[in-house]
Amino acid sequence: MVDLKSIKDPAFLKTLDRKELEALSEQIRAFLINYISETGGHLSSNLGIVELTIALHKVFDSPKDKLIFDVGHQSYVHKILTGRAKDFHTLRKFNGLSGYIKRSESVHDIYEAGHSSTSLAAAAGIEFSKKYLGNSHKVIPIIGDGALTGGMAFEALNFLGNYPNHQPIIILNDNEMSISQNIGYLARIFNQIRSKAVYRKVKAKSLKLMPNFLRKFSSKVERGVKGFVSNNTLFDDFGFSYYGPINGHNFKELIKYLNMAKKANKPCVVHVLTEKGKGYKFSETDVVGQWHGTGPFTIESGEPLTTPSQHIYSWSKIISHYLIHYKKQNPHFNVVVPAMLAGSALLEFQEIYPDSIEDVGIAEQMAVTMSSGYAISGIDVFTPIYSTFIQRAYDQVNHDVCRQNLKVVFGIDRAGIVGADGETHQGIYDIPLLRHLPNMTIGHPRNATEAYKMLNYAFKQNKGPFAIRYERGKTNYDFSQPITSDIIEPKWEILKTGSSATFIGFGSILEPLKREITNAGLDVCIIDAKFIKPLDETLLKTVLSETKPIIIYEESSLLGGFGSSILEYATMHNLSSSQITLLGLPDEFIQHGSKEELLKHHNLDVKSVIKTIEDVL
Ligand SMILES: Cc1ncc(C[n+]2csc(CCOP(=O)(O)OP(=O)(O)O)c2C)c(N)n1
Repeated sequence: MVDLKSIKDPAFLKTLDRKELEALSEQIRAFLINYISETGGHLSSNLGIVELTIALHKVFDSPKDKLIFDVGHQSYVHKILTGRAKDFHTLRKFNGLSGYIKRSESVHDIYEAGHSSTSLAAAAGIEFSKKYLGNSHKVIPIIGDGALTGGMAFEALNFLGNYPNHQPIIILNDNEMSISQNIGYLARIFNQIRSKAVYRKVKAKSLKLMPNFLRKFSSKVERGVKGFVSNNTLFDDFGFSYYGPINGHNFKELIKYLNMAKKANKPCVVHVLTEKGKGYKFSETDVVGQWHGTGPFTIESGEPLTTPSQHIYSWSKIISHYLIHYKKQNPHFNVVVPAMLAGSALLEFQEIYPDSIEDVGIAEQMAVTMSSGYAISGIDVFTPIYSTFIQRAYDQVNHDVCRQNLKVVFGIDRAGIVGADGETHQGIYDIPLLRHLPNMTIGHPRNATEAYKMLNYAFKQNKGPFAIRYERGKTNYDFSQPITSDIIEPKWEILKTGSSATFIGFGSILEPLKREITNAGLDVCIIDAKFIKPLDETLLKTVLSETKPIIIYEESSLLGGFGSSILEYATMHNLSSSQITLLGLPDEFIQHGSKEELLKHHNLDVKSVIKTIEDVL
């Protein structure tokens, strides 16, 4: 037994034999299941990569050799082997261990990510830096078959294959899954390679048992089969040496092929087959991605620790409920989703309307431009993209959708603070990113009914691009009631009148804030700025002409955000802005932690807002 919490660095692996490595794998799996059941986190990806991570640290010398984990959500085993097991109780918690690679945590953390498909391009830069730094180390990007579907990964493959004098070692961790099952032609190619490997193994075994005359016959049959199953792989064609596919849970194979790759004199790919979720019965059989990222759960039953309450649903579910309703009314309606089928709560829609939804993989740019193609053909289209991932598709939203003024309805999911995923995933930059685009309308409903009225506006009245933002949390709605046919106009709403100050904000904070302001007896007007763009100029002009204090609130980056747009408006229209206080997130990346903690830390929770209001009165 290794005392996981006393591991300082991976050097101890060098002397372990196969049996000891296998025992260590089992120990790490049990550790992961135990801790993740308490903290939540990326369970399946980490259970699948245990042996591969151990083998990489055994064969290579980190941090001299550079291990670059794509996305970084599968780096827990790496964290354990590099001295961080003792901190696992703080995983993804405020001021605790990050759920991704974090350079400030360890010298073994070489390159940070969170968004997918960056590792090969980063590896290209690190590899090519050898021109200046000398050639004493290996550069080893580790990329999943899901992440490989991202366009940037292909761009880097195209580049790297052309430089035989550079020898990055690409580890392809192929578990046949992205978050859900992998999509596209690449997945088919990998399936072909996999079945060819099985065919070879079966053949090798049966040849041993065959009499001589049958062996000759068998190789004739094989020549025929080879006509169907090409010997070349995609990677050979791209200019790489290809090793594999190899069994990613077998140390003998892993160590043998990683050592071969170490000596290769060309860029190479080691194709490793792993089983996502290996070692925990519920995650092993998961085909929809439920165990990819999980909240705390009971190990024995697999049940989440939080019990579902009646009529409380995730915002994604609230929105997908509308999509099913809208599809019933409008056969010319389609959904295009980049990789987040389950996260966007679209499994039910897919089951009912399999031909009216495309999962395009980790391809946000493609999803947006494809949606513009639907829109230009006169088909209504909904494109759900997490706020953080729309960053990838800025040019496509600008150039392909807004410039042509096309009616694409974007579902900006996970808008605002997302919590435990931290810096790379906070949904706080989409407003600055989208609001300056001509033709774009941006809305953020405060509750489900408002969301439905807003979607009615987006689909039935509005003619151009629309971005409806919704949060990571949950809200209540009774699905047995019919969806309203009311249409919201792009105007703000006064939720509460008051004469000593005006609060302008949007989203789910409004209702609890209204309750608390009323309870506190504060004479404050509350305006729901449900349309972030266009501004409700009539109401805004009135508010800006008054002399009372104005508090503008956004759970989003302050720079270039909603508050900024009001300051711009005031300046452009010669109206006073000196009475305005802006509340929002500062010019820094927002770390991980619970949403409540992070809001409190940045004075954006209800209590802190009330305190700000009291201070300005
Ligand atoms: C640009 C971007 N889009 C979507 C995601 C969400 N995401 C995180 S991991 C993942 C699947 C990655 O699959 P794969 O690379 O095969 O790794 P596995 O988890 O299967 O080991 C996705 C879609 C992301 N991180 N970045």
